[in-house]
Amino acid sequence: MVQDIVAKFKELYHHEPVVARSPGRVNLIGEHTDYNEGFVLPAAINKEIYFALAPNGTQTMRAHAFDLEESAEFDLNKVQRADIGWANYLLGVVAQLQKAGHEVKGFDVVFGGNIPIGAGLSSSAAVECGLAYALNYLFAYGIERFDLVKMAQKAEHEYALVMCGIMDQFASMFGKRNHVVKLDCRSLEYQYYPLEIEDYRLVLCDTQVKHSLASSEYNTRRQECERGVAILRQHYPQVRSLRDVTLEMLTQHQAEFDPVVYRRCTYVVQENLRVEEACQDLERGDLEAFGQKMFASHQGLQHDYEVSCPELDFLADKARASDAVLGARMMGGGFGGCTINLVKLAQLDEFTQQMTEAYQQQYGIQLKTYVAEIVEGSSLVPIDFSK
Ligand code: GAF
Repeated sequence: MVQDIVAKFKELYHHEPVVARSPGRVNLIGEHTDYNEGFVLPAAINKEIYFALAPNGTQTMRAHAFDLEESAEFDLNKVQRADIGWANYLLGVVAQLQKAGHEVKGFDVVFGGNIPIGAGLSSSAAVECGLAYALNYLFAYGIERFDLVKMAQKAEHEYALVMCGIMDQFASMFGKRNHVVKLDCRSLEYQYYPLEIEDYRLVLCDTQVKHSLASSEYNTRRQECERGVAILRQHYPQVRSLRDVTLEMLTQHQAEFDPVVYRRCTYVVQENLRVEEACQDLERGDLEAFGQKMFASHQGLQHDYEVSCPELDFLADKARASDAVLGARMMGGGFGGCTINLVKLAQLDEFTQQMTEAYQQQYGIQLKTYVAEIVEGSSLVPIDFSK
């Protein structure tokens, strides 16, 4: 894949590029908690986007999306949102760099990879982080990784128009091989936990559906959480987000809540507690207990937060009924994409076969499954041009 992207770069632009990579992510637990200033437990995975890029001595970004076989050019003196979806991820990053006072000189870029689009594995964050990382290297801006993460998130807000939290960009940039990272989305303090799962595998089951509700409901959930915070702040002025809320506070003031908002808030408070406890499970090496929390997380996302969908529920239920699985849940924003499953290695083939057959029978869709390996965050890729 990397060689093909470099070859395409040379064919189109006739010079030699530097190459960077940025991974997609999984999230073991802690869903819809990031924008509530809570806790998440993601990891970068071996589904990645590669960038070949080099300065071109002009004021133009010449870009080629390898997987889509599409090219476009943009004047860097007038960066604004474009009509081309993929280009907005690149332009959004350039705009953030310019806003922060960095001069972005003309460059050529070819990018592509193997992160399935719309599967909830954060291909968009990988594109944003990868370009931010690569330009930082190419033009020697000296920007810290944390600031690159924030720029990538802003690019998503302002150019992709999705009001995401910080988890996806953080995981893509800060991933560590064979570790999950617990991130405090308020302070941005983080801690790596080794994921010692020799006898197990993280398996992603891709529903291959993406219901159109996804982005509108995402923004609605954010508003519902804010409504809950506003109610509680009248009683507890120190409450800034659901991160500061306990289950006791919620039950005490339940009567003041709209029932839907109450369920949303309850889920978030419970999910934050689950992340804390799941990390203790990891420290004790208790994967059974960890897996139970994944199931509980799915239940909350399905019934209280209501961001699941029939296809995800079907896969989570099947997994729960299988003795090959320690834990399973929907992952990411919801309304489609993947479930994440902690599966016994000895029963891996049996599991994928059973899930594939069941999904085919129920929905007539060929399930895609991926065994996720946990890799490093954004980095350069050394290329030997003499070959
Ligand atoms: C999407 C968002 F981009 C993340 O920030 C996060 O909120 C996630 O949904 C839900 O946990 O991936």
